[in-house]
Amino acid sequence: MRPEFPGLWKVVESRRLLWLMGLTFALIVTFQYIELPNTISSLFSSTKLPFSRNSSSLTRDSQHHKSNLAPAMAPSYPQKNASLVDDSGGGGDDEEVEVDKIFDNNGNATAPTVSPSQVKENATAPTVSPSQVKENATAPAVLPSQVKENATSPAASAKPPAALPLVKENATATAPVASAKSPASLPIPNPSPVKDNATSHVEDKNSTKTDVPGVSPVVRFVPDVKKYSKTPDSRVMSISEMSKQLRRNRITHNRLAKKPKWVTKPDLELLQAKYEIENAPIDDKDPLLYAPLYRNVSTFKRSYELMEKMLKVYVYKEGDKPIMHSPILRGIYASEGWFMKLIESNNNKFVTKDASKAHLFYLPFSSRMLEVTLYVQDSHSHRNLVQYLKDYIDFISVKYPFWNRTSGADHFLAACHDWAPSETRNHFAKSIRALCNSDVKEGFVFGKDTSLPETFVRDPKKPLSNIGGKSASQRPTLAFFAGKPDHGYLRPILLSYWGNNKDPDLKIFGKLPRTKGNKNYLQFMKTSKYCICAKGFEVNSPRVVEAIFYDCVPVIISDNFVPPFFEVLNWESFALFVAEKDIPNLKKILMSVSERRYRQMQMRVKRVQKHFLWHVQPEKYDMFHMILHSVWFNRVFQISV
Ligand SMILES: *[C@@H]1O[C@H](CO)[C@@H](O)[C@H](O)[C@H]1NC(C)=O
Ligand SMILES: *[C@@H]1O[C@H](CO)[C@@H](O)[C@H](O)[C@H]1NC(C)=O
Ligand SMILES: *[C@@H]1O[C@H](CO)[C@@H](O)[C@H](O)[C@H]1NC(C)=O
Ligand SMILES: *[C@@H]1O[C@H](CO)[C@@H](O)[C@H](O)[C@H]1NC(C)=O
Ligand SMILES: *[C@@H]1O[C@H](CO)[C@@H](O)[C@H](O)[C@H]1NC(C)=O
Ligand SMILES: *[C@@H]1O[C@H](CO)[C@@H](O)[C@H](O)[C@H]1NC(C)=O
Ligand SMILES: *[C@@H]1O[C@H](CO)[C@@H](O)[C@H](O)[C@H]1NC(C)=O
Ligand SMILES: *[C@@H]1O[C@H](CO)[C@@H](O)[C@H](O)[C@H]1NC(C)=O
Ligand SMILES: *[C@@H]1O[C@H](CO)[C@@H](O)[C@H](O)[C@H]1NC(C)=O
Ligand SMILES: *[C@@H]1O[C@H](CO)[C@@H](O)[C@H](O)[C@H]1NC(C)=O
Ligand SMILES: *[C@H]1O[C@H](CO)[C@@H](O)[C@H](O)[C@H]1NC(C)=O
Repeated sequence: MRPEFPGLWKVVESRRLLWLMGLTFALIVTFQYIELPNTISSLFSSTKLPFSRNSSSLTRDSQHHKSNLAPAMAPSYPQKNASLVDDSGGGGDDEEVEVDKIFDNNGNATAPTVSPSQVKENATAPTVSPSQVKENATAPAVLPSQVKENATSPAASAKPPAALPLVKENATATAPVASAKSPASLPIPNPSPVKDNATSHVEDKNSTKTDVPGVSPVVRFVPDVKKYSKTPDSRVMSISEMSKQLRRNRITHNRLAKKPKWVTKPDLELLQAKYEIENAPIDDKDPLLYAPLYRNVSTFKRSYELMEKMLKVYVYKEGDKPIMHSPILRGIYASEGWFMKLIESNNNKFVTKDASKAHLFYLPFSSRMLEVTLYVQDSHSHRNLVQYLKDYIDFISVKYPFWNRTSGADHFLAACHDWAPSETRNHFAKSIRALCNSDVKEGFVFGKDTSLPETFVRDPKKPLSNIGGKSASQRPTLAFFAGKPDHGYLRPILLSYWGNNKDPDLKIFGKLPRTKGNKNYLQFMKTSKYCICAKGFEVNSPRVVEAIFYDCVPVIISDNFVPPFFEVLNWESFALFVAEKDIPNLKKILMSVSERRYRQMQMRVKRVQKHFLWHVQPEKYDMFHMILHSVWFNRVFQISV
């Protein structure tokens, strides 16, 4: 595509250089702002492009970037365990900048980051320090494709690269997220001529895009304006209502389910499994499965056994790194990465290469890498991310018959990023989605979708380090919370009632001062009776699993959050759910739990813990198996032939 315009290309290159400088500068500023000195030095170190591209598939013109980036300029984060800013962090500040290492399949670090592809295509660099780029709106028009066309007719440049399957959608269809949910954040201030048809690729060309009012300057990890406007929702679904909804959906789904276009042997096997699970022998004496933890331990046990005996998963090989097949094992989005890593490992007994034997089809993408790679800073638009996923689906649905057979109902994904629910809502409407952000209000479908635990992995080599905590009698602190106060509407409320040591029994903090190894944070988790898991911007929080990890009874304050493995676990037997509106009564509620009941819950937390642990080699009933089980369980109960 490129070589025809060598002269132009030079210009483009130098412009790009400028642009990159701007980008780099902006990044540095950003990092400085968030006080991440470590990372800055790494910005300039050597570059290793992450892409092992195979042009056969979806990536748009990545090839050419590969070779063209001046190494010195290409921002790259990999060095000090670093990657992009994570909306995370434990240590009482899970939303704090977290430095991750991003692993390639060999376990060594790669540098996804601001993906060249981003630079390339959507050259509409809004973020890049205005000062640099801003001058002449043409500067960012680095778009080679655009240039070609003489930059005068942006619409023309929208032509999909040949390699792309079906790019044809109109812009509105693909941008459900921003437009539907947050008018305020509407990404496209000026629809301009470009916007019409087939131009889904071209974002607004207005390089001088201004920030949306009210958004803080550092939007790297909170790019979606909707989050700022989120407010308490008056319609709250209690845990028992969720259970009711789950039962109801199981029934109605069976009545309404769309039949597959044709029936396969695995369908019949699933039907058989369903029958056996529904008629499971009563068995509540298994020493490994403490009955009170489960909705129905006999059902779970039978279902799990059948899964081990028969489940076969087909994993698509298609898709380019880094969005596909690049598991990230560290940080707060690690669960999607661990799941991917473990299921794609060579010896996974659930995986089959023979798709005709498969009960489930796994779509191996990382919602985290999707964001890192394609999100255009400050664009407040997920459109291109959604489009990427759609292109992928289009690609596999043309190449193979499987997707079309069930409209994706036997396909599943595991995605931990905040945006995953909206990114996958439309095109994966029939698929099973394991989501960390399992929010009833964000389109979570009981009986189909499942809640993926959000785990904060600090050391991927030792995912179990520091596990456990003091016994029930050696927990002097009644309740503990620490976390960035400005994340979401809820924490300020929590802090205003209970912060500042208002009550010495409740240790409710904003961000804890940084200490080596998060000592303070862990210490509190290990020595408090209750660990408060208050939502941030979204309903999910790594604290839920952290509490369990440190033998602390979780107190979940996050309306409409569907807790992990909800299909199977009886959460109210080992955790407390406090409605957001009851924050003023928090202490009263905690004090009303008898010592005996507390000890019982704490013991159960310890017993349920094994379901929330990662093992490099998966073990029976561990997190990997539980995620797979929930997907399996939902598929079994949705099967119709
Ligand atoms: C690219 O994909 C083709 C076909 O898939 C495959 O044969 C080839 O090995 C891949 N190349 C690389 C580098 O992956
Ligand atoms: C980076 O990783 C190294 C090795 O993993 C570790 O020793 C070091 O502490 C990490 N540094 C940071 C900042 O994480
Ligand atoms: C990555 O891992 C591979 C395999 O382990 C190793 O050979 C290679 O040297 C590592 N690369 C880097 C950069 O570490
Ligand atoms: C941008 O264009 C304007 C007008 O074209 C021109 O006056 C100005 O000098 C240019 N600025 C830069 C920076 O080019
Ligand atoms: C493209 O630019 C060339 C050179 O500028 C100009 O001569 C030509 O007219 C332009 N074409 C279009 C379409 O602009
Ligand atoms: C865009 O898609 C919507 C919905 O699909 C369709 O109704 C609309 O007509 C399309 N618009 C354009 C321009 O395609
Ligand atoms: C594109 O828009 C143009 C103008 O809008 C319209 O005439 C044309 O039909 C549209 N084409 C498509 C494909 O929409
Ligand atoms: C940018 O958008 C503004 C507002 O939309 C518009 O006025 C301006 O013309 C656009 N500029 C460019 C370059 O689009
Ligand atoms: C659990 O499920 C089994 C099998 O469906 C059923 O027989 C049993 O009554 C259920 N147990 C409880 C406690 O609901
Ligand atoms: C699946 O359906 C899509 C759209 O309907 C179609 O384009 C595609 O060819 C179908 N795939 C197969 C394998 O038939
Ligand atoms: C750029 O935007 C286009 C269109 O939005 C999108 O398809 C493409 O994926 C984006 N590319 C990048 C890198 O964002």
